[in-house]
Amino acid sequence: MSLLKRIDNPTDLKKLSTEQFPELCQEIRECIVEVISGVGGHLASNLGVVELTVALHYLLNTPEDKIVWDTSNQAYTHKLLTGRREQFHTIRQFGGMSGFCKREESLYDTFNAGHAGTGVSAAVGFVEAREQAEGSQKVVCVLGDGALTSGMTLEGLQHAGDMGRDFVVILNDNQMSISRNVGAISAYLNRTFTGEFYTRFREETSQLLNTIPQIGENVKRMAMRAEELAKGFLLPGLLFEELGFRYVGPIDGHNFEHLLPTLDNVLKLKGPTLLHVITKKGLGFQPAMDNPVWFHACSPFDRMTGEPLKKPGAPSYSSIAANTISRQARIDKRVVAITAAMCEGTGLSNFQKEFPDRLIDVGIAEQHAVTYAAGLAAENMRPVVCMYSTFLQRAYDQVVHDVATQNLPVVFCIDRGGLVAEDGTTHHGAFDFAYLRHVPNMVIMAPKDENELQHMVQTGLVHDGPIAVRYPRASSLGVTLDPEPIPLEIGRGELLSEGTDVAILAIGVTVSEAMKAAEQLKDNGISVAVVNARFVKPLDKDLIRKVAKSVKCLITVEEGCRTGGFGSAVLEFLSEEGFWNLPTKILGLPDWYIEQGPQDLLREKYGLTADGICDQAKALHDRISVQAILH
Ligand SMILES: Cc1ncc(C[n+]2csc(CCOP(=O)(O)OP(=O)(O)O)c2C)c(N)n1
Repeated sequence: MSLLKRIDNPTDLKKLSTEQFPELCQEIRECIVEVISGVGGHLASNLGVVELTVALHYLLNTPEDKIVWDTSNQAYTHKLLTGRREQFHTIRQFGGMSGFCKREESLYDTFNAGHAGTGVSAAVGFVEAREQAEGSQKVVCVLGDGALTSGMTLEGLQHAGDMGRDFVVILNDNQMSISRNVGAISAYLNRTFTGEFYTRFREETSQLLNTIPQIGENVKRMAMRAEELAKGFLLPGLLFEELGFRYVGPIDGHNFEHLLPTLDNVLKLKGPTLLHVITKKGLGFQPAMDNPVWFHACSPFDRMTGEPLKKPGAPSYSSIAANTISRQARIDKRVVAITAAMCEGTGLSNFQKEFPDRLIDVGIAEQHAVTYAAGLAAENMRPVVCMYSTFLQRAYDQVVHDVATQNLPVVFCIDRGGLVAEDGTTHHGAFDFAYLRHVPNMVIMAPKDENELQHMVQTGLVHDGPIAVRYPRASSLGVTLDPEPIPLEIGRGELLSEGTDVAILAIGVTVSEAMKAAEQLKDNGISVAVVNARFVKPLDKDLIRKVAKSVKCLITVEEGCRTGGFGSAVLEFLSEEGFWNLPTKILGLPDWYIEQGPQDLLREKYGLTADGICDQAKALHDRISVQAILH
């Protein structure tokens, strides 16, 4: 029987001899590669922490002892060892196991995550709760070097260091965020880890001393002291020790002979301790080691070759947006693009190649990215912040306080707006219309197709104030692109068809479904007006007023939360205008967290397909007709 199959919980792990661990790790890697090759997922990060996870569950007494996984995209081995081996094949699928930690899923999952940089803060909360309850359980946070670039992590570390309570942070340093990690702290870790800088310093110093004739012993001694001092400054420990942590490492995170005794000792230490572990992303699967960026969060692939199974389709919305930014960057030197560790995901790789000095990757630092853009805009630059909808949530105050109050021309290219599929609850871009709509000065757009997207991005690039264009995680629809992107008139929607019974006001990806629904309704003898709203803010009031006057009922459709979004904006306007007798309905996402699953399936479930829109429009129309007869 395989070793992995013998492990139903971490207690079973303790029954193995540590000599069996390498074999167990091999089986775990095979299992992860097999499942993820079929469903896609965070392969490379997970293959890098197999030994570390085994060592942690072996030495700790989980679930009493707590492991908090930062981001938790690297918790597959943890899931396999904590009673979820049999369900593992359902990971990231509708109704299946989450790709991240979920308290609802297991007692061993201490804290839900998906966004980076929350681990240390949450774990410090666990530590304080333990102290308040006079408990004795250990608390360990596993933190990636990418997540160390996040401001929140630094806030958490400096708090923990000051508190001085027993707490272990394991810095899992694979030198990669999704792409190669960036920033001064990363450079610092890297420099000291490889020792290049230190070695060079040492060599240069001794060469210099050798060139000075008759050098006295005192000078030599002084030089050695200076070297020791420099070493102290250069070793990563100093940074963490200044924050109040005891620093241990760096150690090889794949070698149990180092890992087990060091971790065992570290877990016994008093006070805040940081163990620096070096690991390799993708270890054990050559294609993932060769291309850790693609295998960070890959789609299904051939297990033997590592080749993606999905053939490249139409260009993505992300790439159309990025191409439009590049085009304008060629004309306007003030255009710079900013990413928070998501260069590939937001389609900016080509921009980076063409304008290496004008693509700024700030690391996992969304708050900084936005205020940094505000600073650039205040000095007459044209910054474009390309960010996933879900991650921009973290920079809400920066949008409000730093960009919008000063009416600064920052363009927000909000990628992954709406449903994102397998990453699920923490990653759907459900809230952006709602969290931006009430911000004064903000313009918010969403395109019905890629051609409109290029026009909207261009609109942003020449607009003199904060402006957001929000688009989905999707391949483009295949419509012909106009040769030039042309700025749109701000606040002007588009009447796609006239009608007298029902008006459907749609925005973004829902427009094409609304058009199909209108066809179906017409087949049922219902006359439908369809509006492509284009702007959530400012609304096209003239158009909405005109359409509202011509129909018996009105429906709004958006792939975003119903609460406070586009539909709410339309209803507020109708109420202000006195359309009190016009029956209305808002279609969108309900007031709960949307689960993981294919986009089409979720759209169907939440009534955002043509059929769903048609059914709900028809139901509203029929109700009015019945009421009209009764009166
Ligand atoms: C706030 C936030 N921004 C961006 C991301 C996207 N993201 C997911 S994992 C990741 C890299 C994390 O690197 P690291 O912390 O080193 O962990 P690793 O995957 O290398 O183990 C990024 C940028 C995120 N999850 N959360």
